[in-house]
Amino acid sequence: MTPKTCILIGAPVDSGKRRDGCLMGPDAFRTAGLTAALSDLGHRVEDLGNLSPAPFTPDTDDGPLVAPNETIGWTKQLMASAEQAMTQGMPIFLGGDHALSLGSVAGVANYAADQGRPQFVLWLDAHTDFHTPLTTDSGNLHGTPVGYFTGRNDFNGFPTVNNPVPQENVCMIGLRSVDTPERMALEASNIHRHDMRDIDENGIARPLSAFLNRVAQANGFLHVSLDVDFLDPSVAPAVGTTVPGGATVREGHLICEMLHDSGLMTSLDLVELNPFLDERGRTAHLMVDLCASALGRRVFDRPTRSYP
Ligand code: Z70
Ligand code: MN
Ligand code: MN
Ligand code: MN
Repeated sequence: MTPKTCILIGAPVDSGKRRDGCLMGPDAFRTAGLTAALSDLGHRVEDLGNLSPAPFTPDTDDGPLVAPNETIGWTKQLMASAEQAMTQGMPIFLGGDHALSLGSVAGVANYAADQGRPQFVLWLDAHTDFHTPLTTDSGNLHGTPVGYFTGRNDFNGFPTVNNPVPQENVCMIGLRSVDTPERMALEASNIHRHDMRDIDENGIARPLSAFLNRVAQANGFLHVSLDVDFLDPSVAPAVGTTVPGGATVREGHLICEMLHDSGLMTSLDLVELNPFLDERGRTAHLMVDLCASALGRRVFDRPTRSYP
């Protein structure tokens, strides 16, 4: 296995929704042994510590959105840090809530464009996070990153997305909670989407392998965004927005093992872990184990196989 340089970037973003606690996420991942898990696999691990948001005007409670200015500050910082980290290795963003992906994905996409290669995104989540600041009902900006990095309008005050990720380069797996405006916008889009019924009927390997083949064909960069709530709350309780009927531990590992075998993943978000809600660290440990699978941990070696 080719050793990678893993750049751990703590992003204690907690502005993307009302319930606090995701700011403790980066240290929970560290406490659960992320660095050792990756270095035991032979990778170099560089931990950059935790970022802070770029300077922002303090938020008021007046508008329809939760903490927009703070999220703008985070987006600026993360966009710059992501683009920079891509020059040094594989960034792993330790969330923090999913609002961090406004910056992480826009930033890696800028780097891909500089390299003249297309950016792809695998979105592992119960939610589509395809709102804009105008369509969100909750006002929670963690519900908007896919809208932002695919170039939807109405992100006033946010940095311009210079290299929007093309809709057909986005694949969502795990969906089971989609708001009406998101569903309407998605159905009018070319985003590839797989709900839990799709996984029950066809398994999780087929849609993923079809997507990975497209990434390989296009010589693309692949950003993977793993929301804790992709997993079933019975195995991953440490998340504010639990939705029953999620992915199993085995489905999570299979996805991550296939990602590793593909050799295509170039950046990763681990998001929405709220350690305040965890049970003796089990969710943090599961996320670390999944991350290790995505970086080459396996039970037995096997000849690389492809999935029809
Ligand atoms: C809902 C909203 C969301 C993550 C919850 C939920 C969004 N669609 N995203 N958890 N990661 O409030 O917009
Ligand atoms: Mn999400
Ligand atoms: Mn650039
Ligand atoms: Mn979610």
